Amino acid sequence: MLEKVLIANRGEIALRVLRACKELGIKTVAVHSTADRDLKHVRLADEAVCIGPPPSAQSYLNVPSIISAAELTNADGIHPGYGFLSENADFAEQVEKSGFKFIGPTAETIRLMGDKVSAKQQMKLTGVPTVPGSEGALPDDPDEILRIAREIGFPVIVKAAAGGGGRGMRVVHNEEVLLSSIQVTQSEAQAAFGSPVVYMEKFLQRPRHVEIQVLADGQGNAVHLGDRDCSLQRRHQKVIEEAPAPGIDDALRNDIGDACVRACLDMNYRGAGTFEFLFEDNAFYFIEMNTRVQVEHPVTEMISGVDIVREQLLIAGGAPLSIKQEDVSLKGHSIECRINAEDPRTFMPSPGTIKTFHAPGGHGVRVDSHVYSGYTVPPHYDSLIGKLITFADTREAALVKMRQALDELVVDGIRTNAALHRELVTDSSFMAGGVSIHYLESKLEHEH
Ligand code: MV4
Repeated sequence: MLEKVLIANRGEIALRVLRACKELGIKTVAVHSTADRDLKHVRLADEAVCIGPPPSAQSYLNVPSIISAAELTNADGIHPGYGFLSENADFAEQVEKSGFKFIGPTAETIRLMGDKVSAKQQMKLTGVPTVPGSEGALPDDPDEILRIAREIGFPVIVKAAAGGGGRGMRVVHNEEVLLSSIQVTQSEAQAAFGSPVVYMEKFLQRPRHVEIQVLADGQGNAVHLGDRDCSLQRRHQKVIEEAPAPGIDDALRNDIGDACVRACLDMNYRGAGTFEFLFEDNAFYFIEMNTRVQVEHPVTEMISGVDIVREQLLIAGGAPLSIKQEDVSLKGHSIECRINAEDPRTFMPSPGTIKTFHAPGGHGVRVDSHVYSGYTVPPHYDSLIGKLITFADTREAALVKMRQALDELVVDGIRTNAALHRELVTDSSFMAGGVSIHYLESKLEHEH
């Protein structure tokens, strides 16, 4: 069992990790930049260490500072949260080489999944369905490339192996621009990620984004906790997520979940993880795996009753997974609205001091947020100030609770996207369920 965990993150997820540690009797170390002295989890932590100036590169991404803080405080584990260093294999490696437990998979697994070409190959090995495409990285030979593209059929999408999350990809609609598009993507990939390797897939035109949550102990045990629909997004930033994904039948959900579990066992996966799929015409196609806890993990917690962060801590402490697949039962429906400090028109970050904050509450309402009246949202980090999560027997009832929660929410002094959420939870297409990844952007285009 871990005794003291250093939380290498900030904001709501740092508070989420701190709460899970406290419940398990694990001591906590907060590390923070000079801009973050007033964060809620910094005040609640057993110890706090300032690790650098406001820019992330000098604080939350500063590996020597973070490892020094762990040494100074005698922590035995480091939780990376999401973003920042959470999927940095070199960081995981350094953490473990310095004698600390990295609360996540091994550096080797992070590296394998970080390379989207090797991740996809790993999935094919175990029979997780992938998007039809090139067998691994694209070759140099133009004739060979053309042959692959013709076999897949246009439109195709060219993606950087080192990319992911929407960075380093390009849709190609015909042969005429194929080779030049590949070259541009390669140059961009080289500049952005230091690797020019690209691969090709069939471009799915109107898919949904559906992902599967897994937990594995690296000791031969793994479970899935069902799916989440994260299709409502703008510029690759998710806005609303929900579990389960509407309109997907349990047999299909269990089949894809079981395939993910087999993949975990095959690669001896350890920790929490998410298999991302595109879902179109009632079929799943793997695109990427995330090796961290995700922003939207609460919706899965609500329908499964499993505390994902608690499980991460127990797994990292060396405990075998306490849950078996037959113990997992998914019940009800949960929806999450991400509340951002941003301009409602331009979507630009809108930092500043929150004069008044009132959180909603009541039965089936959960608020994961670090903010409070008088808190100043700094300009240096992402604009997420909290997540409203509702849970009820049915999707309709969870939506009713979300409308009420949004009505109760007060964030005065800064601009937020609360009005957008109020609009979305009464949008007839969203209410019907199963909108595609393009729905929100096209709605915004038509209405503004
Ligand atoms: C795709 C795709 C269509 N076809 N791949 C974007 C983020 C990265 N995770 C993968 N992405 C996509 N890959 C094929 N073969 C469309 C997207 C995509 C997308 C995916 C999930 C959520 C939002 C998205 C928004 C635009 C494009």
